[in-house]
Amino acid sequence: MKKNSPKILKTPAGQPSKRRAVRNGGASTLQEIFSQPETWTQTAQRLATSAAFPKIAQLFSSREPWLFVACGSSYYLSQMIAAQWANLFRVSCTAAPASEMLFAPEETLTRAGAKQVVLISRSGKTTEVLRAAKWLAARDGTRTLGITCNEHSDLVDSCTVTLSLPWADEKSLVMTRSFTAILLLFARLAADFTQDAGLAVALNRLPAKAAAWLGVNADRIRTFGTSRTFGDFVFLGQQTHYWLAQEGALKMTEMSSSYAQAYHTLEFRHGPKSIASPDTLITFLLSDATAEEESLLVPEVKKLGAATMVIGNQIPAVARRAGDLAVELEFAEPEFSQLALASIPVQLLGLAVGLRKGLNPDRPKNLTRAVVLDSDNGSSAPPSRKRSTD
Ligand code: F1P
Repeated sequence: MKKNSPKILKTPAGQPSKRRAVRNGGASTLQEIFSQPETWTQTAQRLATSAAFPKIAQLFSSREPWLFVACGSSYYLSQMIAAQWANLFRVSCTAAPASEMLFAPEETLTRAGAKQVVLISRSGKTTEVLRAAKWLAARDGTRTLGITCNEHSDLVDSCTVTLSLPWADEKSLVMTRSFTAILLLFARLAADFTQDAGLAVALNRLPAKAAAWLGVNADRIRTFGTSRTFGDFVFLGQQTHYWLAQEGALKMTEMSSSYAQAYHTLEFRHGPKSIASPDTLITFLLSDATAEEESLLVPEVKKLGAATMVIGNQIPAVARRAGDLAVELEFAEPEFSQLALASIPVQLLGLAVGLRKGLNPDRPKNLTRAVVLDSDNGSSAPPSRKRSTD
């Protein structure tokens, strides 16, 4: 496969950043974003010989409800998988932040109606996820699947089956290739569960397509992200793409210390649009099923002065005309197989904006790779939530 060599992102000539750029700032993140097609190929190869992967289909069922538990990007990733699986399997698939699981474990499980729980943690060290896993391990009748990039995670001891993808881990603090590799892992699992040969073929083709796509589009997004200064960022999407919008907002906040919000696209008219101004960049993440309706909002916010970036499979003409930047994925394959690729534009945008602000997106302010809480209050028993008066 042709490799794309990442070009170092620079503030465009004639538009110096107010702050001096950090030397080599964002270099790891950029390399990791570009390494995604290769990481996906490796993921497919490793899963084909993995001892744990076939166990999943033996021990878990696509006919029973699923609950996903995670924090941060892993939580938004969980929501994306749950939305796709619910659609494909026609069973309840929901996701909860690990903190909710700990504050109200029985309530969370009952509401999800699930006896099979997936715990996702790139680092395998996030205290809330590990505590949730321990609590579930002590409970009869619940099977757990742990997904991590850390082979030595404590999840291995707590979960019924644990699958680790160390090759997808990042040096950078922010999740990029681990996010998309795990997304693809679950797309492959879905193809196995449903015996969907078409989905499997589309997944096999994805790395080569993504490499070509990066070659054409990465620089366009870089130029766009570094060409103007914005005060506010909004990410919009419907259905599964709503959760991708949440992840886009988190990427923007993490990599560029910017204020970013996410909404369902059509919810934007119901109040949030009061933020739209020349100081706002609004990114549309169009879903195949709702692209026509969502596109009508692009000229509306354009009239309010906002800048717009539109990302979609085939972008309707109305959005292409009104959008400041249109980024097409141009896939004929099922949407589930493209979601990993659809996740890349928001990674590139967050990185470009962070660099324009003179920051180092590899090392976001105030953050650590995993949120590890004080062990003094680290009993595996979850704190019980005080009952409100409802
Ligand atoms: C989850 C996470 C990251 C985030 C952060 C802290 O980690 O919330 O998404 O970027 O800096 O941790 P993990 O449980 O998936 O390792």
